[in-house]
Amino acid sequence: MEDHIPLDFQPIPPEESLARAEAFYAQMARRRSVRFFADRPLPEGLLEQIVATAGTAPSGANQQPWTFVAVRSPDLKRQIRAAAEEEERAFYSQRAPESWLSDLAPLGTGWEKPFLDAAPALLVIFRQRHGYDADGTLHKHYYTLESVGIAVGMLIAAIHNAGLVSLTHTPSPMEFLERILERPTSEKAFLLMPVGYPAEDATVPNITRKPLDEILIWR
Ligand code: IYR
Repeated sequence: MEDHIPLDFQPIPPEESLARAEAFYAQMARRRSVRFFADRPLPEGLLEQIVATAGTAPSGANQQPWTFVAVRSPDLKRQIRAAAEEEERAFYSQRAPESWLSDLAPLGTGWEKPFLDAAPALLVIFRQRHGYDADGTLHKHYYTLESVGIAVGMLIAAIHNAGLVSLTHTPSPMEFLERILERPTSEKAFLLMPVGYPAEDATVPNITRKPLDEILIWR
């Protein structure tokens, strides 16, 4: 028989549920991906708290197939920036087809990634393709992309909720992160996320979100 315990559920009256849903939406709608960071340290204990929040995500067979590496060392940030820019230079000048570059044009991105050493911390999220049993044998992990994707969504919400900003950055390919951060071969880099405060003159692309009637269908 499985080990089950009572659910810790805190009921909310329906009208309060709606008010809370509206307030949460309004708060989340203000979230933006930010590419310009202030030279300002993070509050003590913040990274621990937001990563703990991400770690509450559901995952395939509860295997929690994620590792979060919090990079604060200026030297490692510099190494990561240099390696990312090498890949990105090749992407923007050779690898990306014209159609991809024109899709990116409204964002104003380019090969240079100053945010990688400007942000006070880089969170690098790794996906554990498999785990290991106590005796060292390989243990299959399930739905790792879905699991880590959900955890990162919660991480982004936790960062925004704490009044900080982040960027969802995916230099491609990302093997350099596995090498620089000395991760085991079972782990694949999933995402690189600078975290911090926005620069005073930070700007964001003037883009909009799809209206609800385009993303929600009733049957
Ligand atoms: N990885 C590159 C290119 C890039 C691709 C997509 I899709 C974006 O939404 C943004 C950028 C870069 O980070 O510049």
